[in-house]
Amino acid sequence: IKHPLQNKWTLWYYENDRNKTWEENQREITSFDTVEDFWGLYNHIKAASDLRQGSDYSLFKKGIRPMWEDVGNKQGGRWLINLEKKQRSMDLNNFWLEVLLCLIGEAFDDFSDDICGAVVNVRGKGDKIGVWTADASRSESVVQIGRRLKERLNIAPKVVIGYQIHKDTMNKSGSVTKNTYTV
Ligand code: M7G
Repeated sequence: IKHPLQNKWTLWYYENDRNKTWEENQREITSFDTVEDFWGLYNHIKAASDLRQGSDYSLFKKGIRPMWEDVGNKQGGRWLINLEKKQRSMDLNNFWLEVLLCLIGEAFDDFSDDICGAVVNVRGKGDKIGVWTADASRSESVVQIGRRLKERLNIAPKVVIGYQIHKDTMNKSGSVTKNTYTV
């Protein structure tokens, strides 16, 4: 028998089509709940670095859509890792795989229930990886998740990563959203 995961996960793919709304461009690919099915899927799809710019992959717990509006996300926010352009070749795929393994392996211990999913944005101006959590007001959980993420990605202690509340991202006027937490 296959090795079961604690949760069932859904992979989403976003491709930028200007004739459709952002929501219509989000496509549900497939769901899985075993280690073997995860690797079968991972080995079958393009690496993040090979996606067309403007595309995203999202992996979310089944039942949570990869959008701010979902009931699972609307009180939440994300830890955001902004990559430099040159990191697409060195780090993007490694970071994204490590984030996927953190999610399906429930690497956040007592706080894994607060994980909703993760998103990789492939962008010309610099790629981004976000880890989305359910409730921005649960500060201990948010901070512990951020610390563990930083450890697991081997991000140097002097590099600061920030957590942004989705409501702030949604309502932002400029190009940057304020950080509510940093680690
Ligand atoms: P992005 O793709 O997260 O980052 O957001 P980018 O600016 O680097 O491309 C781009 C735009 O996509 C936003 O300004 C929104 O118009 C739309 N968008 C992104 N997200 C995550 C959402 C969402 O969760 N819900 C809705 N309705 N629109 C979103």
